[in-house]
Amino acid sequence: MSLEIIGTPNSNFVRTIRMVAEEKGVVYKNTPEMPHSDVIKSLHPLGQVPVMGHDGFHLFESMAIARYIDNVFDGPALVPTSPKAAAKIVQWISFAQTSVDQLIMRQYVLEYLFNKDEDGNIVRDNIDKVLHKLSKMFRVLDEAVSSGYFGNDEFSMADCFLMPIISYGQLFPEGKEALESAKNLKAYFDKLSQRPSFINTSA
Ligand SMILES: N[C@@H](CCC(=O)N[C@@H](CS)C(=O)NCC(=O)O)C(=O)O
Repeated sequence: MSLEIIGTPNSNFVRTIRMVAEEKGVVYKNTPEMPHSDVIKSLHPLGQVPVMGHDGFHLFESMAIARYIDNVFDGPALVPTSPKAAAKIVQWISFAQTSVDQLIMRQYVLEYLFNKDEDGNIVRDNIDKVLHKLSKMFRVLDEAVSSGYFGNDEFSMADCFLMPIISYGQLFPEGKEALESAKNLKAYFDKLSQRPSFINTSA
């Protein structure tokens, strides 16, 4: 049974899925397709990554992929079995996949990486516009990891969603400063950065 994770390793969501596979101890192949490539467009209606292939079965949407890998393969369960505990983990995954990703990746990191004015400089106004929300989000996340992991007191799938986003956010000055001021989040990030699943998936 061969698992293929399709999508450029630079994508935070591709890294999430790779972290899930690594945590489960599943051997996988990462095929580094860019969003909107012909291959991706044939597998995802909006041309987004990641996409998963497993013995001819294809899936898109990182939560669906992560839960499939967790359920189908041996290895430590990444979502608890009790309905309430599981719902809490799914709550934080959904929060990371929507609100956290939207703000930190789409409105902040991608702005630094890809949106340049005609002189090739970042568009300072666009970054300044999100700084208030960015500080608030780092405070929210600081509280959410106060038990040691994301919304939990042990490692779970939710950490695979959050770590790649924080990792990107702290590469830029305001994100780095916000992380330094969020003591729980900084300790969390430093601790989880040591996990093989994180180290082995750096792009
Ligand atoms: N909801 C999707 C979002 C995936 C997503 O936003 N992927 C980005 C790369 S990190 C992408 O493909 N962007 C290109 C686009 O949206 O057109 C998921 O969770 O898998």
